[in-house]
Amino acid sequence: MKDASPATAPKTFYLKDYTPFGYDAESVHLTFRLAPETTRVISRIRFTPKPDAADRTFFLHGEELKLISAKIDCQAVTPELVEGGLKCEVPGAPFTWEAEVEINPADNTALEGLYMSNHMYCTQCEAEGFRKITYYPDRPDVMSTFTVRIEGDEPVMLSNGNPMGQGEGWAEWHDPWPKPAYLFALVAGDLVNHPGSFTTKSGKEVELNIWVRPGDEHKCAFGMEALKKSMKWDEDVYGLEYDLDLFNIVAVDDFNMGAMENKGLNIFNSSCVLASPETSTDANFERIEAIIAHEYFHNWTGNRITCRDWFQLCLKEGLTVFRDAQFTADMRSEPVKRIEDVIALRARQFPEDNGPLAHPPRPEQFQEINNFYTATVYEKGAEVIGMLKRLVGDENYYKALKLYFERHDGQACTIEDWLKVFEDATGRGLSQFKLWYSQAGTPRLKVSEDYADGTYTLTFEQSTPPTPGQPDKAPRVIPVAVGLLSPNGDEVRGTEVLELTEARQSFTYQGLASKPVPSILREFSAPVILERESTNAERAFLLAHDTDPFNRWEAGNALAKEVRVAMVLDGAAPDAAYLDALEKLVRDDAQDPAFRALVLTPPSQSDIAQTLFDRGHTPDPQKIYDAAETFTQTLAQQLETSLPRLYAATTVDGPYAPDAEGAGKRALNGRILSLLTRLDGGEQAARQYQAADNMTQQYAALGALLKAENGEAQSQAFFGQWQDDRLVMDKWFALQIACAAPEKTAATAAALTRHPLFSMKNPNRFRAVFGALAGHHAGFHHASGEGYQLLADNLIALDKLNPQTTARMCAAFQTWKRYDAGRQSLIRAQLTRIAGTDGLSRDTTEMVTRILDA
Ligand code: 0A1
Ligand code: ZN
Repeated sequence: MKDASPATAPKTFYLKDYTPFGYDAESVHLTFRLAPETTRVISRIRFTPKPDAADRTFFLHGEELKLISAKIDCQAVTPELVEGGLKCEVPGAPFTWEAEVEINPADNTALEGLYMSNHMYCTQCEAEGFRKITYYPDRPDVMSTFTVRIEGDEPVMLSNGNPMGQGEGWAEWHDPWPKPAYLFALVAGDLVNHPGSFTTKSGKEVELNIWVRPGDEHKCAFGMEALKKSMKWDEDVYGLEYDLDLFNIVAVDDFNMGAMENKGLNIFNSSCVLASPETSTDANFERIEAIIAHEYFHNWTGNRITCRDWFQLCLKEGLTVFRDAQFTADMRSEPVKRIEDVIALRARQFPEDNGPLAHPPRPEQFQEINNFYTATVYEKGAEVIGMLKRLVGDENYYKALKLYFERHDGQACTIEDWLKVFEDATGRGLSQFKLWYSQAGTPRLKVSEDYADGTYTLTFEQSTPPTPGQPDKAPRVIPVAVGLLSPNGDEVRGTEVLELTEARQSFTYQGLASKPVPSILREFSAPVILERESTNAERAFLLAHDTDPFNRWEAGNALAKEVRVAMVLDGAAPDAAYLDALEKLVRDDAQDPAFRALVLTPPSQSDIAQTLFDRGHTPDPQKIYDAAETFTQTLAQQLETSLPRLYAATTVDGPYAPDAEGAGKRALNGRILSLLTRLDGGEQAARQYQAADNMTQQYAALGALLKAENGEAQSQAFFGQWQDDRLVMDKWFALQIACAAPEKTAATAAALTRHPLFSMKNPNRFRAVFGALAGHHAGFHHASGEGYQLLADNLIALDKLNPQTTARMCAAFQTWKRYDAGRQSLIRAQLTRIAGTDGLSRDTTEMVTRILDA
């Protein structure tokens, strides 16, 4: 059994306890003598005591290190090894610390610190991985310049900054920009580069490289173009230039997250950079472009200006997500990007914010910071910035950002610093707005209306349900973008941003000829849940007439939900008026295909479950699944005569190009194919599979066939064609689970874990299988409990190898309180079993405890 005595209980860190380190680290010299099991790291660091330090304890973090020797000013010292690091007596004047440690990269399956992926050395130091490389004040507010010497026989040996020299068996690097240790990186291995270059607006030539394993060279061109576009965009929109002579990106196969913004040496999960038409879908291309931009944008928002401590993580992440979303909107389609982001927010952030894992964008405590790389910190963090921009206006926003870069370049900052910049630049007080950073939970916005004699009044009431540790919450500032339509569909009031600051507030419009139809929360102007009595007729009206594309989609989405809820609760037939509205829209060639594809995409079954739960019902996953199936089948039948024409009309001719226009058409084409397959059993899908010359169409066809339980031959062919491509194999693993019927989902996943290509050690493969299982709502929550058990078995096994990925995947259980007593007790049993596992990691312990404490 787990020992839960206080002595071994994980330590909790609090924002309120922040104290600066008592020493400045002026320069860091590191020498790496690479060997898979016995790498030596020799550090030489110049420390200066801070004159005004309250605490002069010389504590260096260090974990899983074998200390070989330590010296201060060339004299051997014997530091006191303590939990999580070492302490040492040091002089009161500037001194040089030297240490030699030994580490074992080959044995590092946690993928934090220095580890090996496919015989290649690489690092991951955010958040606290550097302490597994050497003893160091591993905290983001200690910034220093790094000089690095790498000794080994790897053909390519890279680190941050600019190259200083290289010879047989060694390479030296120097990064002139002071940085925290979490931005340190080293890569060494047999790599080949796809080169490029970029000239900054001030005329500096920057060498660009994407480094990959031999054989992957042909998958780099798209990423390179995305990088150049990002560099140009940041100059054009934010006036920010790149600041080194070299920018390297490296692709690694074993990586816990998407990518990492190490200074001048970004390290990417290969799935987030490698792309080719034959192996990547349109969605992959879009994601790769966004992640390359995201990591590049961190060079200013994260690296040049970093975080004072990890509680401030959303300072860099929220802002950088906001910036990458702006970039994607500019490169592709603004409304489509917004709709996609809101779908993702509702799928990932809302469940977090409305369950046991709810936390504010700036949390005030944590046990394991890796558990706070969440949708709340990232995506809600970005929403908060979007609201701020909406409230102060575009001009003020860019004025504030300019001041932020001028004032804080080279510093480690807080949310207070960030908001102060806006206050100073705009003259506007932001103390109430700051609640968005400190309060958890999704606000509910109840809307009522009144119309008499040409005067229309909208009344809003805001409230936020209790979240862990926060029973009551004060009202927030909520920007609500509203437009009004007349009953004939004309817009009688253009978009106006109403600023809510009170618990209850009314806004009046005068001089209206008739009662208008309101379009509320246009562009999803705040991350809230709108509660307003409406009718399906009104929703259909907005779907047809709203001038705001987001709200047009939103009306369709609300309709889709209402129809499914009625089907689940009352066994109602699919609403005929909705089917007609959908048919009209799908056939309307004047509408953007990407938009039509989004309207045709059903709301997620998990979302329906949450809606039912919010309305006081206990969701039955099987019934929700059945309703979705019936709906889609009925829609297919209704569209029967137009489907072949629509399929032909949306088939993109000519060679594949991953642009937004083609992607939109293919997305619609894919939805049409899935409807068509319900009628023809897979004839068209089999033809498409056969003819496809790109992964988007091949994958869509295979998915349609597997869903129709008629894709065995194609699945085998797919395996035969792609078994040597890891990234495509991840798709193959995931798709079989995603397309399985609920009663077969867990068994399908279990069988795939026995496949020779399944690996616990590769996070992408683990996520392909278990992400797909957890994402199959009716399959994962099948009444047998097999899905729960299978996931728990595998999380327990994975925890020994990779706590970080294990802990993140525990979130699959976070919605457990929505379901019936039977499912709750099955889930509780699994969570308790995980919690009771001997030697469970701090990461997983924290997650499981928080989920169980709900
Ligand atoms: N800062 C990176 C994400 C990242 C975070 C943690 C990691 O390992 C624990 C790795 C990457 C980003 O926002 O892209
Ligand atoms: Zn980031």
